[in-house]
Amino acid sequence: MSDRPRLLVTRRMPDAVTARAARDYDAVLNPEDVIMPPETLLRAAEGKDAMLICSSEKITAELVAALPDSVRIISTFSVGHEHIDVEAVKASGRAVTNTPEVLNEAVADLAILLLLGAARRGHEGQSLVRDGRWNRWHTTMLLGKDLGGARLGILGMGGIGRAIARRARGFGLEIHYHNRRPLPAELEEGAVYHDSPEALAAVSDFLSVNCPSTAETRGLVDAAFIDAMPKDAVLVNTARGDIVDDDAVIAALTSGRLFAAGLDVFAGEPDLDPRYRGLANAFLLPHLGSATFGTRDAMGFCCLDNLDAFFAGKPCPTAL
Ligand code: 8YV
Repeated sequence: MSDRPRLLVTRRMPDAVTARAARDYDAVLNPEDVIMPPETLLRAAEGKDAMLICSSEKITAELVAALPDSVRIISTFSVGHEHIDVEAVKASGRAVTNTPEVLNEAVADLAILLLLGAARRGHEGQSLVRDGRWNRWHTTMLLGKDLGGARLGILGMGGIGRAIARRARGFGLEIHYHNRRPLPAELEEGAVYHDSPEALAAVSDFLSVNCPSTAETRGLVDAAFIDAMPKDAVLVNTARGDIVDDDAVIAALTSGRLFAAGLDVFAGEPDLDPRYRGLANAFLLPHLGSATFGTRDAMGFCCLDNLDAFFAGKPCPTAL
């Protein structure tokens, strides 16, 4: 019988994270890496002091009410926390933590990949080569959009948005943004504030979605938003799929109202709207934003840092 806290880890973690969890906790790891349905999760949580979960586990108010009393903290391996009813967890007297900041740079890198992939027709070019259809070069083959001198609108200028802005300035993009409130000048770094999403849409030749998924932001990028954008704009989403209205985005990509989209996240993923697959001007990735060796280790360590602090009776560094 160990005196280490008993920890349930619901998904397979990077090796270094697993090793640290197994060293410092009486850890039960999910070796199959399958998503646990609520009943399985509740059974696995029996007799545990803590849970380390991913965004694949939905922690509803109902599940919180059914959790064993022994579980005192839930730590999610994600910055996003829309899969958790945070208020219900806190109201039950439990702590809840996420992994902000550590993934900013990796997600910003991927947003630039999507922006370039969409603007320079990465998917069409790749298919031409792979399918053996590239038989000659000509001056008007797969022309894309220039970044230099264009305007990038960032919808949600938190840590990830600002990391994207820093990279985008290097491509000669002019940075515009919308947040609920303007940032202090030292964080704005010359970016132009717009006090509504629509005002941002109107100036965005390129638009990067970087806000959390909340009741206010779900469906924000809808037909009216896209109509407010300049013609031939490019949409990039590394945040959450449900912030965009799929019908509106697919219609705009089909008609050419949007030049292209670079999407890493989808409503209902991995079961995305199948119409996306048929769109040549959609550059699609399978939720790879934070998927680098270093970042995934850092996310796991951030979870464990929170658990360590909690069980040492200290404040959690990134409590929600
Ligand atoms: C993760 C993410 O891949 O951190 C987030 O919110 O969306 C991604 O970094 C995923 O959610 C893992 O739980």
